[in-house]
Amino acid sequence: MPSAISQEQIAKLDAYWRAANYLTVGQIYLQDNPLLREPLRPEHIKPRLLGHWGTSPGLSFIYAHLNHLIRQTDANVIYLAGPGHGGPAILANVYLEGTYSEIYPDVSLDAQGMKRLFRQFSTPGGVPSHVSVPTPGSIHEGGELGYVLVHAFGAAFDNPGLVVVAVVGDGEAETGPLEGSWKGVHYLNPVRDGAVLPILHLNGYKISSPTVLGRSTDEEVTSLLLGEGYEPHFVAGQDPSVMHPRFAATLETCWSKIRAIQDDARAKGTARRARWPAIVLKTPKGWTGPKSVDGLPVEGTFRAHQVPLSNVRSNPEHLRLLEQWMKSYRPEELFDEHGRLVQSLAALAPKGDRRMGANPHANGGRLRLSLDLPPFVDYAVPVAQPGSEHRESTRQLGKMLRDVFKRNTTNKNFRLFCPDETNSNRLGDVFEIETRCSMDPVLPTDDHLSPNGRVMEVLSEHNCQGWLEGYTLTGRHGLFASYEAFAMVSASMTVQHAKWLEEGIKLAWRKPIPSLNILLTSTAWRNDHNGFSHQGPGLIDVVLSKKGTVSRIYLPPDANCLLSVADHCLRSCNYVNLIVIDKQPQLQWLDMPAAREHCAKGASIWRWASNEEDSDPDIVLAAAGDIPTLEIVAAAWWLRRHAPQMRVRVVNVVDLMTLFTPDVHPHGMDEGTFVQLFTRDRDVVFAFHGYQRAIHESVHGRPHAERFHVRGFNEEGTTTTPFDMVVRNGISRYHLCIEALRRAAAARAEPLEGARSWPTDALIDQCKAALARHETYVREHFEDMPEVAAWKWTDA
Ligand SMILES: Cc1ncc(C[n+]2csc(CCOP(=O)(O)OP(=O)(O)O)c2C)c(N)n1
Ligand SMILES: [Mg+2]
Repeated sequence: MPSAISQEQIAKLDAYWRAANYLTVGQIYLQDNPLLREPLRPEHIKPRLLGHWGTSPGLSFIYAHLNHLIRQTDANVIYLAGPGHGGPAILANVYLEGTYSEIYPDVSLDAQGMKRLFRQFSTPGGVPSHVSVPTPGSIHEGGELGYVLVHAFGAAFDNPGLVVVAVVGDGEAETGPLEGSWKGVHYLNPVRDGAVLPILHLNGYKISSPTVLGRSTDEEVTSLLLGEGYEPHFVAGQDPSVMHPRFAATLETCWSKIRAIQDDARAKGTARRARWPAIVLKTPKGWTGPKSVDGLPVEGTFRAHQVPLSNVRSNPEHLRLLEQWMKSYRPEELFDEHGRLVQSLAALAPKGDRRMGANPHANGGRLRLSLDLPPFVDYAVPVAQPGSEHRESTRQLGKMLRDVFKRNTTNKNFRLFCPDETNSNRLGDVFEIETRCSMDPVLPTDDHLSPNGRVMEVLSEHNCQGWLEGYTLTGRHGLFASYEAFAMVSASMTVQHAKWLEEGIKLAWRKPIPSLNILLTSTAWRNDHNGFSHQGPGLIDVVLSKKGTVSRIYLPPDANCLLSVADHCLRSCNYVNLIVIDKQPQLQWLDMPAAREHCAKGASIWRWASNEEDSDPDIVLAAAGDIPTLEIVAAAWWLRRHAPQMRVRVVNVVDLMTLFTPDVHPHGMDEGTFVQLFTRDRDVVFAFHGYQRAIHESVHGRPHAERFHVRGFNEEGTTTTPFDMVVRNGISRYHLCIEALRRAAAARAEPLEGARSWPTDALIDQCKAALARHETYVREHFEDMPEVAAWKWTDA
């Protein structure tokens, strides 16, 4: 138990905080004269001032006090700065504690290193202004506000020894994701999980407006936090001599509460939802900075948000104010003649891996244990004949995930995240050995619900995805399964996580972390019962825009391909893996050996569905996605029957990135392989799961890319039958046949004669007649025509 803080400790803590503030201001403003040993001159100032002061002193105040707590208690703490724009504060602190120089020896703990620290900040060739990937100790850049608590909870799950401190900006608290993320305590089990300590940083302002919570009464903020399940502790004021002992005491209290909750739950071995402590820290924005500038108040107002003195180079008064401001921290007391933090202050930082910048949990790859995966072939569906039997592909994956849970019970490093659709997505076999997690009362009527579950069902895509991100960033594995359309809710998080990975792989000291695996099921094409709102394949385009170094998109056409793909994704690191496949019963195409081979290649010719043997097709029919595959194979089947002379090749693409040229994506096939699949000049009718332009973008730069005629999701949807969905979007087998017949005819300079001819116009009329039949039938019978609904592949 920590003992009360002494006056002497407070004085040192204050000095440490002043050092951090000094370094923060130095990073924002100075390119030279770091210790102010000469009078400050305009040329010492950076030409472009890019950083955020306002949040920084609060972040450093918390950091310094956490250092104290860690030293007192040996607590295992990581620090997540919600207002990640306070980058210079966190950089200052990891520099002061020594971790920064260990990773970046050039930025040494002396005057030269301090100058480098200042010069690199927010400058070309330097480091970003936020708590970004290069910042030691960070798993949360905080650039896009709103995700600090979801990341914190994800990090705390299955990390019983860890305390995750999450600083929440009061502006950030206005975001939808943050507002929803307080609910993490309903899923945090004090027996097996770590603790999350939220610190709501009520500095009253965001960029230029006051914050909602900043203008709310303490009673209202208290009610909010109580209602969310927390016990709020307020610390308010601006006199450091008062604030230090208060905050230190509050941290001690919160630490003791956390310990008591965990000790009690762990002694009993059973867990109920605890009322976890949370801190509300009310301090002025830009605390200790200039009180006023040009006659306008700055400290304690929105004007402190970024750079309080903006004309330092040209305005002598601003220059004077800056010097005065920096000297108010009394650098001569803080740094020795070499520019090193004086020994008595350096001793305040925790040691080794207990330093928050060095904590291995914040470099999760250091702690990553590979999953023990069952052989995926064990879950194969038998496929005696392609396209002859319907199976729910995701159900096979559910069986495999059940055994992933089973095999990793000791390491406790796998979780499934899903907005309440695990059963609906046919993954319910996991409940044979796992339960849904809830810390709230469990009723006898509940289904597989317990505080010990690792299936995380919360109706918030932000929470699901954010928890998984926090979980993987700290070295553990998981899968987020979502309705396809609603993965767009958290698409921006996918973008931000991909950016994190893009930067992370450039840093040797950041060890590889498990990939972010997103399974999109209940897809656009088979939400025929839910309608237009549920029909949106947009996440493919989102992931497609990310760098090839981290982005992967898989469209397995059946169960065996899904198993192969999922196995690959669960083994991988540092990627965003998007897997798209529907949950409804669907025809199965490939037996396991064929599926393995197909997935290993990423795209291949389906010989059994093709009828050209001399590598000279009249048309190539290609598909990516389960429903497009069905329609393309059915189109090939129809053409083989009605135009047997026509040489049709069927190509299936399971790894979308293989279509890119190798310079764009590492999975991109070389030109020789591409030509082997798609020929050099034959027209390709391509049926695609998502929006057409993705395929055009992917094949850009390939030989005669204009011969790719893509059909995809055209924003046509409603509550209707499965086949009506493909008809409405012009991707039905009959549309594909029409396109193929037209293209094959147009591509021939000379009309074909004799044995190699077929009646293009008459066949097109037959397809149109079939579509007309469909229109009438579906409106009369409310189901698809038997010729479609009961269709199966048969050899010609
Ligand atoms: C999602 C999102 N929207 C808008 C912004 C732009 N932005 C950057 S900082 C900021 C204000 C943040 O206020 P607060 O969370 O209170 O942080 P602090 O006051 O500690 O700076 C805004 C709106 C952002 N970074 N992220
Ligand atoms: Mg604020």
